[in-house]
Amino acid sequence: MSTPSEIVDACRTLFISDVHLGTPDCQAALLSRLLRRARPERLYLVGDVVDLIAMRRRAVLPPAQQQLVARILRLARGGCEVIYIPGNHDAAFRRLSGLRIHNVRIERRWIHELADGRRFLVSHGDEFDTHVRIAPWLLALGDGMHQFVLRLNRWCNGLRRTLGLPYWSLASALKRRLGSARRYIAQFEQAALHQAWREGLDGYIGGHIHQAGFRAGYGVLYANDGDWVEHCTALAELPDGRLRLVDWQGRTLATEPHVVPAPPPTPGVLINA
Ligand SMILES: [Mn+2]
Repeated sequence: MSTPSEIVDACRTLFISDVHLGTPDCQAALLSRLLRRARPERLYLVGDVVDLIAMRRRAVLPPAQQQLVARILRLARGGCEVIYIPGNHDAAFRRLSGLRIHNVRIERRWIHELADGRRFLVSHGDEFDTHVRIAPWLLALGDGMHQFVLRLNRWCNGLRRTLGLPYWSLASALKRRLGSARRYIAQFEQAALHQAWREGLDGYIGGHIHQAGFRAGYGVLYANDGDWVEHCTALAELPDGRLRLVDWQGRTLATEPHVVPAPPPTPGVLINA
């Protein structure tokens, strides 16, 4: 069994998303800590890394966030290829798709080939929101609630820090108990799995819903790298191509589930009959 830091030390690729730089909720110091020892060949920034929407109202870039940006650029200078895939909060950067500055490139979506030859679609994931059957007012309410919970989370963790307690995600604890949130997540995962299957790929890697984890279906694998405002998780590809979900300390939270190959389509069965 490898120690937590060894996984991050040796990883071939790192996937992070939903960092929301420019907002006070960004857990920049924890992410910097994870990146400190990592020497990946490639780093994917899978969207909502800079929160341009929040920055229109109020922009903050405290020292911890500046240091995080510097750390990512240092990785790029050291030979790591950085692929920035903009999300819905940094959608303006999508107009720069195809841009390449030294080792940093911006792409709308990307096909990542793992060390074992499997091919995964990498995208932020907001394109699947249209597949999610949930009332718009509920989504809006959810967004307002989310802001409130994040503020509560910040306050709660400020208190924990003064008491010398480690970071704990309030939002994550709440989300696990909410039926509508669980349904939204399940529908999102299904839409992403279906897209990877339709494109003949082995899987999908994304973010957006701030809910990290693996799911298997349609004979393909879904992997969500989580976020850096609540849960502070990343996906790491090991040198042999296996994927791991790790927390801010590099501890393994989840390993890939077994993917059952999808059966060939049965002739004579009518879809939507
Ligand atoms: Mn998003």
